[in-house]
Amino acid sequence: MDFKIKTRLGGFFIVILNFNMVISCGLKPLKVNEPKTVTDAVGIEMSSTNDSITLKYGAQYIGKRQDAEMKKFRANRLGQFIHWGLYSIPGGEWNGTTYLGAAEWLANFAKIPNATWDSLQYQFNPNKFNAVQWAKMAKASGFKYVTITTKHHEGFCLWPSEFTEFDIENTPYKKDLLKEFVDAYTEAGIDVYFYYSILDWHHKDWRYDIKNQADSLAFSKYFEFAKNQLLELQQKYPEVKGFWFDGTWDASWKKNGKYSYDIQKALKEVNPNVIVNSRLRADDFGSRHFDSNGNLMGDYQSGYERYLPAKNDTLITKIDWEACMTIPVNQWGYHKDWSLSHVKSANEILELIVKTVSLGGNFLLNYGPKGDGTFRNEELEISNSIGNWMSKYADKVIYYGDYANLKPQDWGYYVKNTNSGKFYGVVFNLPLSKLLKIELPNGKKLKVVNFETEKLEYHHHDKMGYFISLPENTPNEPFIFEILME
Ligand code: 16Z
Repeated sequence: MDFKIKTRLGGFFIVILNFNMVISCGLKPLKVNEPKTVTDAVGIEMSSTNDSITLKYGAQYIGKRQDAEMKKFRANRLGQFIHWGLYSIPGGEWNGTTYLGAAEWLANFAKIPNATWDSLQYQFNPNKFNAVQWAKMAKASGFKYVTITTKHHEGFCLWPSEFTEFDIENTPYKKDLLKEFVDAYTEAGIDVYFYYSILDWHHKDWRYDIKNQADSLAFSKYFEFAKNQLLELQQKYPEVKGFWFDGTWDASWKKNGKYSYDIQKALKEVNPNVIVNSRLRADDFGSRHFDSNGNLMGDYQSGYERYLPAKNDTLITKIDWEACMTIPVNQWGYHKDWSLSHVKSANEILELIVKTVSLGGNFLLNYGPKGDGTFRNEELEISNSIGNWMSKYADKVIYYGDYANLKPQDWGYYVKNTNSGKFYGVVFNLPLSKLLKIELPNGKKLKVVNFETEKLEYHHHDKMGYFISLPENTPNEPFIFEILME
C-alpha cells in the first residue's frame, strides 16, 4: 500500500491562502487525473498518484501539526475508548436469543423496529454510574485520554441536547451524565475526546445515499442537525480536546465532501487546536481519510480498527495515527457473553500497545460498560494488569514513545522516548538462545545495554550485529532494556 506524504510546508496559513485563491479566482476544481486508489479493509483509500488535483475539500493543511495540543495528544499515546448507549442494556441479547455480532449493532442485525429500540430510552438508568470511580480506574490503568461515544449509530445522546428529545434528559436518569463524566476525567488529569457517529439510524433526515432532490434536502437538514450538535458539545463541554467521527462510509457522506470539510472548519473556528480524526473526512471526489492528492485529511489517521500496521511499516511513522482495539474479537458495546470469541490477555494487549507506540501511533483500548454504569470484571482485571505494567514502564516506553528508526527484531519492539531522548527495547518473545539480536545503522556503535540496575554483556559480529546476553532471571512479564549508542 502506497500513499504520498508531502513534507511540511508551513501549515495552515498557506492552505487557507490556497483555498481563498481558488475561491477568488473562480477556478473550478479540475479533476486532472483519476488517482489510482488502493482500498484497505476499512475502506481507506490511499492515493498513489503524483498528479496534483485542485480540491476545494481536500486536506486543510499538510504535515504533522506541532502545536502544544497536538504534541500533548501524541505524548499521551494511550487512551481509553468507551462505548456506552442504549445497546448496553440488552447486551447482545434480544427475546431470549444471544447474537454473536457486535452488541452496539444489535438493533440492525436483529431487525428490531426503531420504535421498539428507541423505547430502551425509558430503561436507561445507570444508577451505579460513578464518574469519579471511572476516572480513577482509567488513571490507574495508565490512560492519558479518553474517547466516549456521545452518540453512536442508534442516535441516542448521552448529553441533554437542544436538538433532540432522544437524549439522557428524557431517561429515568435525567441528569447530564456527560458533564459528570467530563468533570471527573478532567479532574483526574485525563484529556476528554468525543466520539460522534455521523450515521444515525434514529434521525428522519439521515440518508444512506442521495438519489434525488428530496434526499438532498433531507440530508442537508441532517447535516445542520449534526453540526448544531457538535457546536453544542463544544460549547457545553469546553474541556473537550477533540472529536472522533465514525459512520462516514455511506454514499451520502462521500458525495458531500463539503459537509465533512465544513464540520472540521466549524470546530476549528471555535477551538483552533481541536483534534479531529481523519475518518470524518471525504474530499470533492469521495476519497476518504486521504484526499485525491494523497494528503491526510483531519489531524491524524484513524483507520486502524482492530488491526495494526506491519512491524516494518515505515510509511505510517511519517504521519500521526491512532489505532482502536477491542478486548474480545469484535465487541465495542457491552455484550453479556464474552465466551463467544477470543478474549485478549493483558500481555496480548500490552504487545499491541507497544507495537503501536514503536510505529509512532496512539492506541485506544475499548471498554463497554453495562447499562447500570458498572464495568464487567474482565475489563476491571485487564485494567488492573495493564495498570501495574504501566506504572513501571509507561514513563519510559509509552508516554512520549515514538518510532526509533532501528531495524525490527523478532524479540519485540524498539521505542524512542522523545522526552528523554533514550532508546529502549521492549521484549515480548524470549529467544531460547538467550541472546537478543540488535542491528544498528552503519556508523553507529552499541555502547551500553542497561537492564534494571545491571549492564548486560554483548558480543559483536561483523555483518550480523550485536548479540546481547539476557539476564540470569528474566522478568515474568514483558520487560525493557535501554540501549546507548554512539
Ligand atoms: C460494518 O462494519 C462496522 C461498522 C461500524 C464495524 C464497526 C463499526 C463501528 C463500531 O460499532 C464501533 O463504534 C467502531 C469503532 N465503529 C467503526
